[in-house]
Amino acid sequence: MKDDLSSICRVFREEDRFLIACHENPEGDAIGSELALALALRRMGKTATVLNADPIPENLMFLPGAGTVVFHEDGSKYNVAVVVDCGSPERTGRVEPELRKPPLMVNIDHHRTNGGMGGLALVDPEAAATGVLIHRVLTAMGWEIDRDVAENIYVAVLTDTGSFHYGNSSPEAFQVAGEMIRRGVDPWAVAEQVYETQSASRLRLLGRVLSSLEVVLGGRVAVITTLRADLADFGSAKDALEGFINYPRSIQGAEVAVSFREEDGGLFRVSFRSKGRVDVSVVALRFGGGGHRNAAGCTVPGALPEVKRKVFDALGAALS
Ligand SMILES: [Mn+2]
Repeated sequence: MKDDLSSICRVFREEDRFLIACHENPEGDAIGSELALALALRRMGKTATVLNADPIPENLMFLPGAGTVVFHEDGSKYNVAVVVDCGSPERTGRVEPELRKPPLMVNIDHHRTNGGMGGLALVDPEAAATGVLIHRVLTAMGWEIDRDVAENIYVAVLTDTGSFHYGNSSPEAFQVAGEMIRRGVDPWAVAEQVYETQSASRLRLLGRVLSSLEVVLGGRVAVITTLRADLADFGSAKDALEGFINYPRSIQGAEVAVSFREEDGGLFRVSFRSKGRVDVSVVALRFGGGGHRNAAGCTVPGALPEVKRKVFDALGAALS
């Protein structure tokens, strides 16, 4: 694990133009982390631009700074690229070439599969969220976290711990969340924005996706499948599926939940959630993917029955 904390603090103090990015299809931790860092650097009087490959999900648009994210930028105008919550440069998607233009790349992440990119890295798989690492950096800098930064860090921790359901809900995660509440975050207001703002069509899509439920491998693996047609029928984009995998995960006796999502070009995006015993990052890695012990994903080419057979074989091996 790389821990260049003090060098990263020095760079954040001394440099003045930062280009910040995260992984494609960003969620709460990725966005909360990059916005928290950008807002803090701006308050220090620096230029900090958040450059993302994909739009911010609707339920996270309330986050302070969300409106300042850009989707096209020339990386050569910056001294430092900061990549957060992202295990490898390719995972930043189409913005990767811009992130390679600044002379220095800083990598702040908690994915076990992080390849250690960047001239400086703070990578800690024990951290519940990248937001926890942003908190570590700002605290080490002696920077007083304000309410706007606190809200972003809180959402990063809240979402990556599954609202403190998952095994990564460490003492540090609770401690950081508690500190953010002391700094003015309203837990109920945030929960309402993040979790209780869905549309009726999304709930109908959930009904369709749940009708695909399969329970396999002796009840230890629960599976949902979403075809492109399912999204099209409800006028939904793939980010509408965020969180659906928690339903199969909630079945008694299920150790692993799997979601298959059909993509263009004969590919399936496969997401895994483990209740803890099985390390699903190992399974995802076998198909060229990655992630954490409890949450991982990969992309598998082929027809659906064949893709499922391969994935179930790998899961069977991991379970035995
Ligand atoms: Mn994360």
